[in-house]
Amino acid sequence: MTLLVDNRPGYRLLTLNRPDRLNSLNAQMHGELMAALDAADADPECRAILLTGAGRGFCAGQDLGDVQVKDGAVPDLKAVLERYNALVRRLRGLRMPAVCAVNGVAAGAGANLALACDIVLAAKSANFIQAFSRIGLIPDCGGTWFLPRLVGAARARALAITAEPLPAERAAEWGLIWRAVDDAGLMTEALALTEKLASAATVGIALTKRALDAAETNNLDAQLDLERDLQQEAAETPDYAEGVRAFAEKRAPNFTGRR
Ligand code: T3D
Repeated sequence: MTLLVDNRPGYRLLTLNRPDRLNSLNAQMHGELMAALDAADADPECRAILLTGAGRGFCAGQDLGDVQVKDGAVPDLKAVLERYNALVRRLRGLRMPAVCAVNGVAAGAGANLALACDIVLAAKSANFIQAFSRIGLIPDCGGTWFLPRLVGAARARALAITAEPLPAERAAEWGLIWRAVDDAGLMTEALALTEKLASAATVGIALTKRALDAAETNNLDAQLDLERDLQQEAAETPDYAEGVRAFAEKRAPNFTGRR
């Protein structure tokens, strides 16, 4: 198994599992990860996912051992890239929050796979490397879209062009990720966050994700209209009524995450 799936109450812990290759992605891992995301999204009991890596790395991107570079032949990466594109679209389109615990180096597509998740925590010893320029490629897996939005144009360009490792603490300072955590505490903190999200108002979170994604291209007028419509949708969930009741009764809400 290149992916370990731990089905826990309310959420799934997904662990990339090719530690001797720093969890670089091959076709099998792509397939298993897509299947696990599909299964999580289809399961009404699943309200969050946590993605991490086994061993000392998070993910070193494409398994370069699988790449055929033959003298004189024109490499065709389009089919491989379609798999990455599908993965990023699947992650971004999940109806539940995706937390990523970056336990070690995240390079190439591995770095951008982490950035496609909703909330990224990283061990302080981890680094983010846009490794693509080292092998003559461009940042893919959404890298050219995520980077400037998260850290601004100047930092995005330098990270992409130089492929310099960005340590987790600086990544957090720059706004690339949510938080850098002591190595020993990473999984404790990531699990606590995911467990909290697994009992949150899941539909409201899905609508929040939709609104934030749309804000990337909307003007303020369009975004205000969208907020009005999505807020109405959120207000029609039982979790809204429960949230208001719980507030009035000064107790913790008991959300179902259902429509
Ligand atoms: O098809 C296409 O190419 C298009 C798709 C592109 C998407 C991409 O992701 S392109 C970018 C691909 N990734 C990289 O270029 C990163 C390659 N890896 C590294 O640069 C380094 O391994 C790291 C900087 C990530 C970590 O360095 P270090 O010194 O901590 O570890 P290491 O010794 O280099 O790696 C440990 C082992 O993992 C090593 O194997 P060995 O020597 O012990 O047998 C190494 O070969 C292997 N490994 C690391 N990354 C990959 C890999 N094996 C296959 N593919 C990898 N990407």
